[in-house]
Amino acid sequence: MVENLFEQNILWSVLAAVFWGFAARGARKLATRPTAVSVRRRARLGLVLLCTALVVLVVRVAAALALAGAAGWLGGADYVLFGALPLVLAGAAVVALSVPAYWRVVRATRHPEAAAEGAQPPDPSMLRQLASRMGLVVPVQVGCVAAFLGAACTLHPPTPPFTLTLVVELTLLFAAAGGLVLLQQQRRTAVGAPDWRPPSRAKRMLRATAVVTTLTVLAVSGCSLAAEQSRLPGRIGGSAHQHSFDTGGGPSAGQAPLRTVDDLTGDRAGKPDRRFTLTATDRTMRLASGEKVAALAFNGQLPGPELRVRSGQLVEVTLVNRNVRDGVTLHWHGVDVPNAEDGVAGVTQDAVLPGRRHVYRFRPDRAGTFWYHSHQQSSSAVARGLFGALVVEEPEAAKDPEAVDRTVVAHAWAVDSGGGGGHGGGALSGVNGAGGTLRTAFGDDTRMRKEEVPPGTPVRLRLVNADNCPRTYLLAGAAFKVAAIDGNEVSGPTELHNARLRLAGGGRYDLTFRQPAGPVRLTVVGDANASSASHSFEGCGEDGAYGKGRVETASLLLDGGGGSEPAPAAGPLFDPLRYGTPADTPFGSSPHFDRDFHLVLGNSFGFFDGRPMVLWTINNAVYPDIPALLVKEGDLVRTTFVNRSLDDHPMHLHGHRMLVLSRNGEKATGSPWWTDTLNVAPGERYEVAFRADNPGLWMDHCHNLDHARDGMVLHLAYDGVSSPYETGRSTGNRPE
Ligand SMILES: [Cu+2]
Repeated sequence: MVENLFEQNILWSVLAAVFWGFAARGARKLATRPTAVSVRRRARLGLVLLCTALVVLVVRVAAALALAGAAGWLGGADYVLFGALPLVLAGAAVVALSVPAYWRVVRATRHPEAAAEGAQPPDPSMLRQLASRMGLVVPVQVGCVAAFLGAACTLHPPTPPFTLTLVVELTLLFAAAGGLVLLQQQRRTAVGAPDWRPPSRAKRMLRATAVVTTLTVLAVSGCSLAAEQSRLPGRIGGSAHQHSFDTGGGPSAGQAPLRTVDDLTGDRAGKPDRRFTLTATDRTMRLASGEKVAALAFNGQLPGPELRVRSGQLVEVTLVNRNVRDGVTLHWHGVDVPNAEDGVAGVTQDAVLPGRRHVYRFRPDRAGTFWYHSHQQSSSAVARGLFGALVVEEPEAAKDPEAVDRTVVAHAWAVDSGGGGGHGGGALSGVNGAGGTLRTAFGDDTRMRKEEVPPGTPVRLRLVNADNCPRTYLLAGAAFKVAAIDGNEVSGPTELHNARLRLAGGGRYDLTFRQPAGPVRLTVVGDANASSASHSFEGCGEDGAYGKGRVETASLLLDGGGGSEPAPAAGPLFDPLRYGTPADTPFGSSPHFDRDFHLVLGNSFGFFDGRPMVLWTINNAVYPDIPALLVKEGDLVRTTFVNRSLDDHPMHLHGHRMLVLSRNGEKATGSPWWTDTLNVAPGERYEVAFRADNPGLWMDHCHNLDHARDGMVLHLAYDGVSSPYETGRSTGNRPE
């Protein structure tokens, strides 16, 4: 609904510009008709054109208001204020002045027909005076200016706060009106003279050419200026004074003691309980099916090895980069590690270049299913394989030796991509970044995997979606519970039958059940990303069926020894908002929020780093122009996400978990729904809360990593914390 209204706004703002352009031309030319008969004919035509333009105006304004109605004032204010309001003002003047003036011309020219019956024909200079009246021409011209301004502000809406921009826009409109009045005054004097002759054809052609050339030069230079301005600086620093901040209604920066990211490390002195080494290599690998992948791999495996630790253990991971040219880092997705261990190139460390190493140390404090991945050029690094599962078990869990505990990482591999993997993307960033044909797999296996599990065995399946798009999982053959979401235990989970599960890109669900006598089948549906072969704009699509009906699946069959294979689940979509039983949260029942942030996820036509594209924006801006969310330690923070764009955005906050408060105004009524990667689908509005209890400079970004690469990234900045690291072309650090 909202994404459709977004498209309607684009369409009707452009149509309004076209129709008002014609109406303005008609009004201006009316006085130049040579005879009373042609003036009359043109006046009638002009009136019809004007009424059509007014109808288009009404539709355009209705589209803006409908968007504000559906997405809230937050999601529609810019279109109403900049797209619709100037048009309404000009339209009112047109109805009050131009329409009656047109009508007077039509009435005054009734005489030509009467002339045959001997009546006096109207004096031509008087008629020209009448047809060039200020009230007839100028309001329509102002309407044209308003429509063009409105279209520009709809295609590329301004960033908040809106007050100043609105003042500028209205001032421009009034200035244009003033200028047009002066011009029309001159013109009226000229055409009103008895000996006035219409300009020659050559003169008209010359003038038209001059106008078209001027407009073209303006458009081209405007675009190249915008392209140039969008170029990312060679260095973008992480020090506090280089950020612009959104304070969310709280106190501004400069209250807290100064620290840098490097002060915020994990336990550096203690003896680690677990040690791992992950070595990154760039090499061609084969999937279990034999298909070739131009991979980046940890320890020669696709995906990287699963790391299993216990909560409370001190974990030390040494990252070694053997030959990944652009560098590697390790980010612990979902684990609230100390800031310096977060592994974001250019924010918490420098990218680890070939031949170098980096040591991470952290103590996971919560059992659950997590994953790790490189956060240097993550859009291509993750697509090509630099990721793996990280499972944190309870500290002293008495392990049932019979129990089955499997991590199932879903990923779409680009096979036979002819090497390189590339960064793809192109003008429309919905296009897959990996190139080649995508094959959906569990782990590295695109085929049906089979495992014998004795009936009665407790089973835990840890689903990890290591793709950009949300994916639909189907578990058939057993009633099951969703025991955990994003590494957070669900309170009071109930049994589900045939429910479909939709996991955010980067999200995790733990499913538990007892193996029945018959087989249980887990299937993941859908492509990882939009079809790379398509040139049209495609997002993630509905229910994981991406592109035009292309459905890719991977399957896991747990065989209890009897019965026949179950049909894929086709029940209702699982909804975490209402699942499980309510429980107390650390925020209380009616919390007071220290800061309130609003993030509108949208589309805009513009440039990113010099390239023209459909931008994925946050509050109409892209990195690095999105203000950082400023917090101070201890703040309770509320964030509202509104998605009025054409695609899903799995919003991932580093270093913190978010509690979902409501969706589309409906309060969460089930188990507390904690998440680190929240899929905000087109048209959805979520309110989430988190406690600012982990100081640092954190990424808050879309985990559709192609969107992030194209600028859908902002930071959560603790007051007083700065970073000695920098991103930008000349630094080698490119986190996305
Ligand atoms: Cu996104």
